[in-house]
Amino acid sequence: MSDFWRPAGAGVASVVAGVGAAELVSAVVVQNGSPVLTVGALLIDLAPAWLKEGVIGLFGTGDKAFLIVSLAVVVVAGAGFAGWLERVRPPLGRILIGVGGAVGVLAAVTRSGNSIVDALPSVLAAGVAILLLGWLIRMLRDTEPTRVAPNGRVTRRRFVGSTAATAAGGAVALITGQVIAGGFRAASATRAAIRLPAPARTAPPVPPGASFDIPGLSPIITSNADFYRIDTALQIPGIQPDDWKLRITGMVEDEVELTFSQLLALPLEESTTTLTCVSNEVGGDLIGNATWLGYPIRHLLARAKPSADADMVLSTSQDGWTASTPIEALTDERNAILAVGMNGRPLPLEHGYPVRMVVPGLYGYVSATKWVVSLEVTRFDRHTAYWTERGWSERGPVKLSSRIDVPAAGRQVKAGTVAVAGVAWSQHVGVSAVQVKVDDGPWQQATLADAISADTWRQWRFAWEATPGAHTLRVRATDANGKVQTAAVRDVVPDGATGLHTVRVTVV
Ligand SMILES: Nc1nc2c(c(=O)[nH]1)N[C@H]1C(S)=C(S)[C@@H](COP(=O)(O)O)O[C@H]1N2
Ligand SMILES: [Mo]
Repeated sequence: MSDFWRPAGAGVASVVAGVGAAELVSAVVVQNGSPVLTVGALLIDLAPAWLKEGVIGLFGTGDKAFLIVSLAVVVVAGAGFAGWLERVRPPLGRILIGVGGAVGVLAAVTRSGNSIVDALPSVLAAGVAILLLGWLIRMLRDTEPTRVAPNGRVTRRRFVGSTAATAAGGAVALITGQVIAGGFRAASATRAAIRLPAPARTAPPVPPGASFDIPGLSPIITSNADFYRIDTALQIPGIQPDDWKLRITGMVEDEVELTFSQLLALPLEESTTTLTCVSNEVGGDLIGNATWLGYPIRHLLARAKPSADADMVLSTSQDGWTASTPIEALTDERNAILAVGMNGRPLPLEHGYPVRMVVPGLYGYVSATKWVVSLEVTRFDRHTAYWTERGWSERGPVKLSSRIDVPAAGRQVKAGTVAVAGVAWSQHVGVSAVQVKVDDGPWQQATLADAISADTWRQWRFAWEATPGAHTLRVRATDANGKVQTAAVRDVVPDGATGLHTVRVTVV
């Protein structure tokens, strides 16, 4: 009997550990792509209608649970069989697990909207299970007596202990993965059901002249899907709006507490603001422009009545990240908001759902706290924030900058009139001119598209009479105060890069 059950147990333990590792990694890294659920989804798609109806008829709303349990039974039985097979005919057991992993890969890549990345958890599950099965079965073989070691080279106890530890480790990983992924899935589900209120004040419409129709030029509004994402969150917080609360504390006369429904009941305002990361290199793409829906932070701070001594607001996210924002940026007339909406949708989870800060004119690391839960009114000489503790500047106003989008660097273009175009920004100040320099020629005026506001980037274009050969294009912007963008090259640390975006193209 043990000739079957011991290797079968090793098979089950290895597969539990493989699946557990994959579920944990996919919950943390991909935030999705559970191999078990992916295979389950494939089965639902493949099942004939009569079977689906029969199962729904028998189990009603328990149909999904029935599917998962059936799948688990099949996987456990298959894993046990693979263990036995590996014992009697190595490496057939490991090959069988590989086939199981291939089914997971197939299930992942055939789901609509999935990419090759979604197949990685299945590959990981099979890989881990194959390694562990090889290890356990070798150990099992070593428990048998040989001429040199009449009692076997390892004890049965050690094999049983290793198998049990493998299974237990796998189970812990599996459960942890489910708990983590569960929070994310639950938050995604409530987000999908949220109806944002109509704004009490709509954003000034994007003027038709704000946008040139030039292929390759950044759209004037960045879609949520294309918006850059920067944060320290290995695991995106899955916050339920009903559990969300903002506290305003510190150097205030009256502490303020605000729930999500209270926030939505306030007169929300729409504004279009360009967000940028201090880590954006010259010419980089860590910048995006969205129409946000939110409530001005200055009104909430006014309720709290900050002390005149306070010069900073330390915002904290649900996962403990902090930003230090000069208090005047949150109390002056600019649109510093607690945002709940992004381009007409509730904030995407990765962009701070349910509530984040958006402050025009400051880099994200000192202002744009996602998943924000607290504002502490304080002083720069009393508190530091996440990035300022790591060598970045205490203050982070966005620097005047510009970028060439087309032609892309290294491109070949045809001689004749070539559209050179890009974006320029100087949040909360505004851009008044953009100039382009070809090789060692003079600076020439580019044409600016209409501005949405001083808080957003501005498109520009320049008609270049390109002659054959290798050429260098440079761009520089001038802000609304007449300040010209510096050519001095500085790194992103400690307060943002400077220098001119330069693109080399070949004209044929
Ligand atoms: N909670 C939290 N908020 C955060 C960060 C973070 O790491 N954690 N990163 C900040 C930085 S450095 C930037 S540039 C912006 C980026 O916002 P986005 O990911 O929505 O583009 O978020 C800011 N808010
Ligand atoms: Mo950033």
